[in-house]
Amino acid sequence: MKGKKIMITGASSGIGWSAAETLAAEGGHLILCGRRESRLKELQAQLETPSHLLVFDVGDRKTVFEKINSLPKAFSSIDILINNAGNAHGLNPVHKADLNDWDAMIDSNVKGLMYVTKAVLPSMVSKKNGHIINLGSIAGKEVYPNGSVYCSSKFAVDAFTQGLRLDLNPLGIKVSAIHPGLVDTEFSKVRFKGDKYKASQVYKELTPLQAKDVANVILYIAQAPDHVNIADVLLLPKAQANTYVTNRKS
Ligand code: 8X3
Repeated sequence: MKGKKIMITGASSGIGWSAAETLAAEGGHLILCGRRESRLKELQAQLETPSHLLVFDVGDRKTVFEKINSLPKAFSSIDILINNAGNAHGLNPVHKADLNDWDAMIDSNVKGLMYVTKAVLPSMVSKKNGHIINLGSIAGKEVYPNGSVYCSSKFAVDAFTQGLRLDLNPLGIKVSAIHPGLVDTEFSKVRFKGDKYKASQVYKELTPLQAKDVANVILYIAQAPDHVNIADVLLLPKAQANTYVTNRKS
């Protein structure tokens, strides 16, 4: 990892934040991307390796390209891209869902991930080297009630990952994905629009994954020998069998 240029989207919290800490501890030089500049600065202040901040919303197509194209030379040749930004908004049947929630999920989880990838690719293509690690979800492998659009967005991440792997195969660029199940981050608070009670019910009486558990797998994938691609990982807490079968203590 020493000296590798690693871009992380959604670095201002949760899995992105933990991945930044974990990869910096191994000597990675980080490009920390997110919408909340103060949080990114807080993260940057505690890292001991060089880092650069890019403040933008992945769903804002014009800004994505402007920001990534404006990277200073020391950070412009990205070795590893971790497409982590994304969220769930609402948990409702299709006929009751809010269209603004749909737009937010498709704009960040799908279009945003694609824009960032497209903006980063030219330098990887020219050096015929690089690694893209996408954060999918178990929701991208299996649909659950009331999650149709969130699940659609994560199925899209899975399809895009597979398509990228095919397109980039001749260029020696690795493409991987991690699909986590229940992770205790801001995810459920955002999904339920700040309703802490509803969010707490998601993880009630089981031990979910922590952001650090996912960050450790990101590190493992990123550190694999050059000839090895850990292409697809479904990562669940022990208490979770699939999207709706969980072993709760009560
Ligand atoms: C997060 C996992 O099961 O809450 O992507 O959708 S789940």
